[in-house]
Amino acid sequence: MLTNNKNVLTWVDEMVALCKPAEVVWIDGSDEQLQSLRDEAVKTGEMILLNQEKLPGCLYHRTAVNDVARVEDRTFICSSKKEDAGPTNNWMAPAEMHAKLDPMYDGVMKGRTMYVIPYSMGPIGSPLAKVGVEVTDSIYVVLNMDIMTRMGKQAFENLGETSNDFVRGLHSKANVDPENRYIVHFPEENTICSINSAYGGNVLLGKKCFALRIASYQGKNEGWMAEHMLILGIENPQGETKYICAAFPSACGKTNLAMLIPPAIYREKGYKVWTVGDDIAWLRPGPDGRLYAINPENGFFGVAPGTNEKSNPNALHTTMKGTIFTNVAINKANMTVWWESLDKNPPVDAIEWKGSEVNGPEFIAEGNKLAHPNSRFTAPAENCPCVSPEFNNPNGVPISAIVFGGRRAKTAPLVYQSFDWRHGTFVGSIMASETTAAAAGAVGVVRRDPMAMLPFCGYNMGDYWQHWLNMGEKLGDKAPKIFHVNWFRTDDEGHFIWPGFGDNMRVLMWILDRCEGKADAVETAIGYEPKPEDINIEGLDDVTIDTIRGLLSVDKESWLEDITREGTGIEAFYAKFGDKLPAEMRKQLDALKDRLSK
Ligand code: OXD
Ligand code: MN
Repeated sequence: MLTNNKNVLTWVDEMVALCKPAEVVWIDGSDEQLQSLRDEAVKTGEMILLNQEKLPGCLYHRTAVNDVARVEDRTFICSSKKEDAGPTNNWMAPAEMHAKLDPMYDGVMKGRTMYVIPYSMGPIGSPLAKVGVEVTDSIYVVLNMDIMTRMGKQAFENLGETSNDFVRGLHSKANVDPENRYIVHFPEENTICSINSAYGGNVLLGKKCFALRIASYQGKNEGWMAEHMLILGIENPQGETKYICAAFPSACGKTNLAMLIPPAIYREKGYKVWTVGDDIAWLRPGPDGRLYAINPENGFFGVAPGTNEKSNPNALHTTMKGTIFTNVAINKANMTVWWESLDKNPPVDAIEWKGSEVNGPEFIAEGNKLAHPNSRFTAPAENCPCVSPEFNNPNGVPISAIVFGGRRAKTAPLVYQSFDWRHGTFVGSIMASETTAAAAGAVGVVRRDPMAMLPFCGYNMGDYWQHWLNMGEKLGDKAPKIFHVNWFRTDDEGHFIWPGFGDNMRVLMWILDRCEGKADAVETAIGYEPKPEDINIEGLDDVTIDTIRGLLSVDKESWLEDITREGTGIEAFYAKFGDKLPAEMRKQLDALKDRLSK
């Protein structure tokens, strides 16, 4: 036992009584303990040892074929009142859910070991950090939590002996049965229950479950915010760094933006980009009244396919040691890893993600994928060449701008700024992304994803918007400025017009200039837009000022259609919230309609 905290000890006793493991192991986080768990996992085949010369400390894991992604339809928010979960979450009454889950957990760990994992979300000692305890029957979970959180004995330092302020997480992979898979949150009980999955997003309970769903609820009650946002710093040649948070729906390039390499024109002048986080930000007003952010995580759980020397060399470098790869392909000839678009040389001697030995190029030519499209790397933040020197700063970093974005082929322009915080909250609330050919289902279907929090808000989204409005009131003129970007506009042939990747910095520079009152803007129906000449296109081959003009154009008809479209329009979406929709949001929507109709 690593703590005398009675609340922790009592809860762990209860979990042991329920799950009836053969053995209980407290994870202190020591190197020896972790190494013996790695050895054991390799011995049982749960993990595969990769080439330790080329990929030191790296391991491979394959999940069940039916267990490769988050399961939103099996994810529940069990607040005591249904209206507190809201129309965008699955809900069941807490007592009913406990009655359903308890028999499933009863004896589920018979013959297995229960690992008790203390962890801190946020730097140890940070006033913004919070403690969790996860019990699990999976070594894979322990080893991933070691990378993704500050795990082990040290986490209890933040809790003390009497506090009850820790999030309880109960996980069992059980039989990995998809029919009985549940990811359940009890916000009022500070508790998460996950069963019948072994996929990261469902079982690394510190991440989406705690740091977003439970933490968003805590933030509402305690006056702070938990957001699905990356955090990056841009350092100018004078050595001053300004920080930006950005929220994009899953699979819109948050990790790439967080680790971007500045284009040569900025690099040569001495600009640098620093990564504080790639997925989650906890934000709280600091002593000076500004909004400060920490990244509660300690690593990156990134999508592997699409990561390469061009799209994200920093991420690639980050995965070269101490990393766990899940569901990518193995190059059997030298026990390294491969995934689609890593390079143009799929291994001939390959093991595809499901475990069959195949000839890589032939397998791909037959229309198959070697790596699962949602295959992942779990990599320590400290490996990242551009990790921010402020990464472990317990006070976080002050935020100048908040950026929302989505994948829109036509409507949203390259960038615009909201008129003020309230309008910015509205801009976040109408965020949406279009489905791509990469996913099953129709292409170009709009999914509304407010603040990129649709699958992650642990309470009624109407109340969440009100919380945003309240935070804006509190921050007053110290509030960050709010922007919206869209890297994904396409031409008539469906090609992306904007080069994206590192060149996105050109847009971020306008954003920072606006925050400092250095750049002009044009007032449009949807917000402030740059003058086309204020987006720096120096050194870009295929982009002219006319391209920028096109990227900034606002087609009022398609905006009005986005508001009124049956099913996925803004009005239809807002209608779901009934009287939980803050009056301010309705007012903002009416004002937008008015401006668009003029
Ligand atoms: C993620 C996600 O894994 O948003 O970060 O799905
Ligand atoms: Mn995410």
